[in-house]
Amino acid sequence: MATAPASVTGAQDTIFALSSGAGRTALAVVRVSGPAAGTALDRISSPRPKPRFAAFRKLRHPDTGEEFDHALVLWFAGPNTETGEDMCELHLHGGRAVLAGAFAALSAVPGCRPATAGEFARRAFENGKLDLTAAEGIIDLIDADTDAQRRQALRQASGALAELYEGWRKELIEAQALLEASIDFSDEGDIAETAETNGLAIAASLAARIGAHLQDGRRGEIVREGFRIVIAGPPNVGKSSLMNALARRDVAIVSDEPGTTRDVLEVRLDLGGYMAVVADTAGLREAAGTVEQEGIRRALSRAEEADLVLWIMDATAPAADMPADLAGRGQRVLRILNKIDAADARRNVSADHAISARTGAGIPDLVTKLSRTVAEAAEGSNNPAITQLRHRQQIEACLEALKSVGPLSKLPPELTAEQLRRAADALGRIVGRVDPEDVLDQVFARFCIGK
Ligand SMILES: Nc1nc2c(ncn2[C@@H]2O[C@H](COP(=O)(O)OP(=O)(O)OP(=O)(O)O)[C@@H](O)[C@H]2O)c(=O)[nH]1
Ligand SMILES: [Mg+2]
Repeated sequence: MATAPASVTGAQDTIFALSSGAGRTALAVVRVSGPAAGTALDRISSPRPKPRFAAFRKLRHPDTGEEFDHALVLWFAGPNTETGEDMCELHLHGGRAVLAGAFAALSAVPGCRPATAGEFARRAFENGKLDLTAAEGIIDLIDADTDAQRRQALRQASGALAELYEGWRKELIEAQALLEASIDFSDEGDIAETAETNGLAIAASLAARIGAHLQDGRRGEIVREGFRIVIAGPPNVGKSSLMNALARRDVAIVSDEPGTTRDVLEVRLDLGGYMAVVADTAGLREAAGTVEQEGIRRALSRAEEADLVLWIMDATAPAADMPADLAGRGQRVLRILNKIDAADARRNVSADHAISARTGAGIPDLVTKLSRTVAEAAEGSNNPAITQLRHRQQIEACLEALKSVGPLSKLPPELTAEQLRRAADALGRIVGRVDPEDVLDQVFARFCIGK
């Protein structure tokens, strides 16, 4: 990619790493990338197989000649490889001594050294094989726990986001060119005016599309990071008991002493193929010690950020009022009456749902309802969604620049062109075409070694 910087880790080095799982495994894949990849393969096994064909070879230390494995090897000639460099792969038996032998053999080849985390992917980026969003998609794919996360990550890794943002960026560059033409032809009134009008029309149409893209209810971020559910309510109503029932294990301490839970406790759940992060919080009440007060502060701040609050009520105790800011959240609060198994349960309280965290009554229905809510929040149109804050911030910056150039703003064409350039640069930062140095280290540090 033209704007990408030279590698900070030395692109002339040939790097190698274990790319499959660590530990004792049936097979282990070691990948090698860089100018000496072919020599390395020749030095430890020969003859070199045809490119992209697997061959069975005896593998030897290049200096001592000692065999360390009998294995499949593959040779990939650059630049049509994942990193854009020459590459080879060793599909070894996955024992620790075999791997130690392979690493010793590769280290003995001049120019070869172990790779750092994300170094293969970074070379792919620098050789224009990946844009930043695709790299991020690959990390998310490796991290994916649910079907929805996998689908979204795979789509991003295949370039769906880059295509969308690059498409918009091209339109912005075209609009900017029209504005610049209107400056160049300012002596010829008609031509200048038409160019300016056309440029502004592109900007206005983009502003509408980008605005709609931002108003997606965080759908992509919900899939990627999880739908945030917070269990809140007065002390002792059974919040921790519900958390344990949803998690199907004893994650939280349950006791009949009010004020048991102090800190926020989280579990990750797969709800119908979508990730949800459920948080149990401290019971909300007025009189409490310093530690409990801090717990209550954390509970309220979590509830504030939540996609859904489960407000728990105790069917054996007098009703407690929901804090005003929670009550004002409308749809995003589910009122749940707990302890309906108890002999003295009040059943006439208005609630969205009635359960017993103790017997499990009503829990399957609640889970179904939650799964449906998460699915509604995560599903949307077929357009790719914003998947992370880094992208959202740049898209917001892009829209802000675009909003300043509307026909009503009456900016001189020079300033309009400048704002269009800023809008295009914001999109360029997402895919890594503009100022990639700022984010490269952060993005590639999230990769594991061997990727
Ligand atoms: N009968 C009955 N008791 C329940 C039920 N759920 C919880 N309890 C009891 O209520 C008490 C409080 O339960 P917890 O889950 O600790 O309540 P909590 O809301 O987390 O309490 P704090 O952390 O103190 O705010 C315990 O004695 C539980 O056994 C239920 O469905 N039925
Ligand atoms: Mg609790």
